[in-house]
Amino acid sequence: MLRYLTAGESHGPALTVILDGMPAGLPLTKGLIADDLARRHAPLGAGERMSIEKDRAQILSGVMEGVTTGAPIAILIENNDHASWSGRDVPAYTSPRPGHVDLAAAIKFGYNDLRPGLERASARETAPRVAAGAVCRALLNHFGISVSGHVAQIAGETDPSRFAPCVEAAQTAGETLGGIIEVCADHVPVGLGSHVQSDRRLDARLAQALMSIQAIKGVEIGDAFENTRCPGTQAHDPIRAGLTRPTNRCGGMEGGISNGQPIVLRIAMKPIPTTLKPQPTVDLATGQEADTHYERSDVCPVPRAVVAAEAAVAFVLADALLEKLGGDSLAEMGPRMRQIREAVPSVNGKPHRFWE
Ligand code: EPS
Repeated sequence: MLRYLTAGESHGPALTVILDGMPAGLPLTKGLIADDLARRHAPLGAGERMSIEKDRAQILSGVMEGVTTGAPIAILIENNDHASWSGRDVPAYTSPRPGHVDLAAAIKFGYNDLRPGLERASARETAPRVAAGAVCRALLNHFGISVSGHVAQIAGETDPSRFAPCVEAAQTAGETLGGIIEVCADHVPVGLGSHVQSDRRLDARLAQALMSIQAIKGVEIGDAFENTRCPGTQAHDPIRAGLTRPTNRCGGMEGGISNGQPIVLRIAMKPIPTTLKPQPTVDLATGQEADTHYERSDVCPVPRAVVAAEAAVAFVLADALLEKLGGDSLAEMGPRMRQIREAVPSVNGKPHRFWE
């Protein structure tokens, strides 16, 4: 139903996204997108580049007088840093970083200089994804569904007051840090996704979307890893009178279908491979062992990735919602949503919040 494609390089003139399949009638302002793009600039762990970029989204199509038309929505974000790279004699980059796309892309595409691979692989590409995610979030919010995320852990540290000292210490040591982000979607109606085909399972679709974010290496749904230690009678969520569920170990999905409880996901971000402290590699220009070469990078992109993770979840949920409700406009979707909410009036004894 819903699809998107991005284009653009980290230091090219601009990044763009085309989001296709949004229904007509959704109020959309530049401010909505700007708020999410601003959250991607979370200062903790960000490199120097973030003070250069302003990430202003220009909506080029699909929105007229502040309302979606049903046509593809194209959004453009210019790279301020492009100006300082375009006239410059940039030296060839030939020492691949372990863990980065550098080596695999060079072999796959036959690059002598690693820059084309790293330019497109850069997490700067999350900027247009976040812009598209903001549109998806607006659709979900219209139907009373919210998506929110937070940093759950940085380098094993779970106390938020320790995050900044951890990141500062890593910076001093020339290191980078990874961590865990938790994303939660509330008021998701029962019945998004389906068990009937592998590519319709909501859990699988969410995992794919989250794993596609740069440096994400693991996805957990509900208490999946903790549950591996429990016997079956303790790993699930009892069903009680009134169809209430006292626990949510399954993270809001059973059999690949949303069950009306909050959808809870955790993702693991690796420490990014661009480290000031050198790592062993081979210089592809000489074939000799060498140290990795450092230009600049983020120290810990985990805080900045929270909104990218929310965008991935918002995209999948918006897609699954459109599938469930059908319709080309919000006006057509509204009555169907009301019907679905009324069929299962409450979860955990709390009434569903209806859209206004
Ligand atoms: C990135 C390297 C850094 C990050 C960048 C992702 O950029 P630069 O190489 O220009 O210093 O800041 O992230 C962004 C620019 C962004 O907007 O998220 C990388 O190699 O992935």
